[in-house]
Amino acid sequence: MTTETIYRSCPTCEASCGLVMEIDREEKQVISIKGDPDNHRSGGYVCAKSQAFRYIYEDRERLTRPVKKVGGQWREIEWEEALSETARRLADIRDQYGKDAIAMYYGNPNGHNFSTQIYTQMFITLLNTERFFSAGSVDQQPKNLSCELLYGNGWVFPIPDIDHTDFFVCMGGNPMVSQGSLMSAPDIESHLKGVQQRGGKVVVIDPRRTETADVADQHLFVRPGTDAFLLMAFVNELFATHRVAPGRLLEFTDGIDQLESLSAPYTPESVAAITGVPAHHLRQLVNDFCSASAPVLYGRIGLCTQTFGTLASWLVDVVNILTGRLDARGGAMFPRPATAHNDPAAAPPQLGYNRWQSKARGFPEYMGMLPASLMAEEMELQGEHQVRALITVAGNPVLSVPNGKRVHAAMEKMDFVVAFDFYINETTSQADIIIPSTTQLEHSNYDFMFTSTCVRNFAQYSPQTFDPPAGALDQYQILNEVTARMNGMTRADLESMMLDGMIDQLQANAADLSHLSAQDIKQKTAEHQGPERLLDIMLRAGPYGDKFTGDGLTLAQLKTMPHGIDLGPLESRLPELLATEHQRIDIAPDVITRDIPRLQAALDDGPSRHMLLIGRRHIRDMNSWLHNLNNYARGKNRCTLLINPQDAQRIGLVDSGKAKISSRVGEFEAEVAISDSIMPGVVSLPHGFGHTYRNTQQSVASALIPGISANDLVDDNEMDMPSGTSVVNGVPVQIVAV
Ligand SMILES: Nc1nc2c(c(=O)[nH]1)N[C@H]1C(S)=C(S)[C@@H](COP(=O)(O)OP(=O)(O)OC[C@H]3O[C@@H](n4cnc5c(=O)[nH]c(N)nc54)[C@H](O)[C@@H]3O)O[C@H]1N2
Ligand SMILES: Nc1nc2c(c(=O)[nH]1)N[C@H]1C(S)=C(S)[C@@H](COP(=O)(O)OP(=O)(O)OC[C@H]3O[C@@H](n4cnc5c(=O)[nH]c(N)nc54)[C@H](O)[C@@H]3O)O[C@H]1N2
Ligand code: SF4
Ligand SMILES: [Mo]
Repeated sequence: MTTETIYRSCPTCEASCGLVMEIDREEKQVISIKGDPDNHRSGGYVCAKSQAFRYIYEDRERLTRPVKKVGGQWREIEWEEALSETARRLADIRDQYGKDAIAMYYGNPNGHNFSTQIYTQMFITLLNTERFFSAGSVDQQPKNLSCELLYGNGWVFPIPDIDHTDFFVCMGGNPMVSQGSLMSAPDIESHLKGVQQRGGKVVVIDPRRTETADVADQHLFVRPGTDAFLLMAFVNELFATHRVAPGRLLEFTDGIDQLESLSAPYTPESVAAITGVPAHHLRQLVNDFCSASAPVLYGRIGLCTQTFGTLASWLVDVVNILTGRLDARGGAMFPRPATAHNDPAAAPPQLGYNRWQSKARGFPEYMGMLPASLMAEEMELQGEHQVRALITVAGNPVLSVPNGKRVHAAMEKMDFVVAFDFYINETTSQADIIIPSTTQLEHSNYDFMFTSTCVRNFAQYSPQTFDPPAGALDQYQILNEVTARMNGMTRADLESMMLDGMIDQLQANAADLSHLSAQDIKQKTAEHQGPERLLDIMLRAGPYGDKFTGDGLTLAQLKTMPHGIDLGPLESRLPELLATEHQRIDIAPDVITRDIPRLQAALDDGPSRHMLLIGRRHIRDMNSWLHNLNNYARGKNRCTLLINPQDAQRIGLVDSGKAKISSRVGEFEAEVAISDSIMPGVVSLPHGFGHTYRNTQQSVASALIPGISANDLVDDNEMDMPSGTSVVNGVPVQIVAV
């Protein structure tokens, strides 16, 4: 046995920790995966999920060849048959019923795969369907919308400069478990402790006293879905106490006066009943924030996937701007990715919003997508607007989208379903054809997305570890094969279109490259192929790049740096980064402020009289898809209903007993876990469980960790109105003992 050492980053969550692997290339076996002590970002840190991509690779139930359902049974088919039949069925449906008769759902793991992300735009553009759904509308879409309106780019996120702050306020995020989201930082605990060691404080605002609250200095309970009230009152208090001090941001920010009047009705007293946060606690928080030398407010998924997701996500940035903490050291800053993918284009695109509406309920499109909460309803339409086919790309909407069982049922109505996935799970078991991609060990990778969400700039290349089996394709190759065949082209045609397109765009945007011809750029990058060539171009044209001539970063150079490259702390990027008109921030955009009357109406209605359901993540889960891995599935049931002792007593529940939970859309029983870590009036269930459908091929998940799907209770009628994001937190439920 000859072993080899390989360095790479972990592809499983945003932290992207550095790993060192011992492998046997001949036997295609991983011998060990450990934290890379020489990685400047993670310094040897890893979490339990660092082995996930290895276990996936080794899982015997993972598909390695395409399968087709014949007479209700899955049969392996040849790659060529799978690709050509998929393309033919989709093209026939498009030609007969129009492009919008094909719906698509795009899942989360795609965000961890460089080549898929780069080529997907092509697939989407050529498919051109109005029925495009994604996990984004059960996730960060309110932040996309708010950032697009404020900074001109929905993918330019302010990230907490956690290593320089001395007052970190975390709302609706639980980084100790999620490992940080829109805040990519391996070993987040050491960063949080760092704040404290510098004499600073960490404050958590959450309906649950979370694992992050446990290491924080202060925790405030807030009622689910009410952060927008709390933050409006924060803004109100800033004006009332004359502590609005945007500093240099004033030079390019408009609309601050408008905020004074918009926030006027929301005094700390007036929101205390609805939020559950006493006025004096909020005043103290504002005071502490303003007294700190480098405070920052951070909000994550608990602020996005709630009834006022856009308002709450926007208000986080509003507070940071009003206090001069945006784009400031220790505040909320903008990373500078080596691929320059968040730099403003020469001609910024118009806001993609409301260019079309869903046929069901007439909801506005955003970023070319319709809300995932509308997926089932759209798929149920009959007649002129009927959906005939569904494509899923690395997604499990039956477990991740509100009222998932309705999605499951709606899939039966389709003439054709293709799943680009490597498991037969709750969603893909409803497909006609499943085409599996290679796994993370079988293709190279670059942490594209997370170089724009990191707390310190970096670049890291992860090499391909094993050759895939004969015929197996990467996800992007599968998408390109199908797109090409649907449009009478070859994959090579498509890929060269992509290359030409990227070079054109570069030349239009980067003045310092205008002296180079497209031919020059092609010649200089000819040593790389496919996605790696595109990566080389982006890196070389980027801020640290060699500009194809001088000194600077190239992919070849990055490949010689197995522990990744440290590109330094976050630095000020405003106003240059703004892609808005005249490079100015309109702090009170209409698309957002139009939602304030809805907020006011909710305040007038008063606190909810229902028990409210929220979510919960666990260190050994990743949404729905690591449950077939024995090492992560075994152990105590973690799909439990967390409830406060006061509520448990009133309802008559006992610890480890059963409760029946019901909502407008569903009901089931769950095991009860009683704890005062959850706020009275609130209950919590994790999502991604419910491995109870027949016809799946995930025997470990079904046997060890079936659980129930929280999304079978989440109401698909409820959305954050500006962005169409699902309301998975703050769902009214009834609970009784059984
Ligand atoms: N109630 C509730 N619902 C939620 C959330 C919540 O907090 N509460 N969170 C939401 C969030 S943040 C997200 S991101 C979504 C996730 O929603 P989804 O992305 O729909 O769901 P996942 O569970 O991540 O499913 C990933 C799928 O991708 C497949 N897969 C994984 N890797 C690969 C690969 O390399 N190639 C291919 N071809 N397939 C692959 C897996 O087999 C699985 O089928 O869930 C959302 N839903
Ligand atoms: N172990 C693990 N890690 C993961 C994932 C996973 O499934 N498991 N998923 C990954 C993905 S796809 C994502 S998007 C990220 C998400 O990363 P985070 O946003 O950090 O995710 P959560 O742990 O769900 O934290 C959300 C918090 O919001 C709180 N919350 C719920 N409702 C409200 C509310 O109305 N107001 C406030 N203030 N808080 C509220 C919840 O109690 C919870 O503590 O995690 C990623 N990392
Ligand atoms: S924290 Fe995330 S990136 Fe780091 S080892 Fe765990 S799963 Fe991998
Ligand atoms: Mo997510």
